[in-house]
Amino acid sequence: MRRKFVAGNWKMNGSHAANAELLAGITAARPFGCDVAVCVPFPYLSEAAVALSGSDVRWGAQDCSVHASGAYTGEVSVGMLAEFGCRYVIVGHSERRQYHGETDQLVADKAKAALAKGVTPIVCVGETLAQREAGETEAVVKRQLSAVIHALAHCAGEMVVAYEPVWAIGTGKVATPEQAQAVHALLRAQLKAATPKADAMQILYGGSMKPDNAASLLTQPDIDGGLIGGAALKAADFVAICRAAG
Ligand code: 3PY
Repeated sequence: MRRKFVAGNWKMNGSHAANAELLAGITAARPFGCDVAVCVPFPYLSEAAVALSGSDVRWGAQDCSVHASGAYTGEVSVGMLAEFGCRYVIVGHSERRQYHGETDQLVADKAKAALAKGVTPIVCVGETLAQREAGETEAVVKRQLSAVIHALAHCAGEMVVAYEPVWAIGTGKVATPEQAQAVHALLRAQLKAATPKADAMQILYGGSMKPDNAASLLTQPDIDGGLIGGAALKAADFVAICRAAG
């Protein structure tokens, strides 16, 4: 039996005042019957660490460098994230692939760099609307996941996977539970061929998961939680999703 996992992706949102209110709202609602984490912008990591230390709510970042240190202006290494107590780092979010040209190989290298420092990568895969309409969903997500499986080799079972159909991100459109489950089942089958841990791995759904659609998605057999965008910015919404998962 897999434990559900709800991770908030704050994206480039927040302020000291808003963070304090949001984190207080989340911690006040504990305990949850599922794993819970917030992935915050880099400058707010220490704030999250202070607010969440001693609670069972974990925190993480939204990206990392493949490099350990050096002349890489603007980048943040996994070692630095580890120093801030990050348990997770999101890699390969479609916004990184789209706006920063991140390739499957770069995403795989980031996942490998994360695990090497003991930070769990939440690896995002997902197809665009054009790819779905062209019947390429399976080929696209398999290609994206395969690069990471190959890079992680015997550690592949340590990652968290997030299926995020690009057409459902920031659009308010959401995959039906059946559409999402079909892709999650494909991903699970691909993981099974790669690692004996596949049945224990958490595969999250991301893409406009909200309190009103969370339960129907989360009851699908291969949907083990959510990577939450907009609804992670309001404590009441995020907590409602955690409750649906728990
Ligand atoms: C969304 O739901 O918008 C996301 O991108 C979650 O990461």
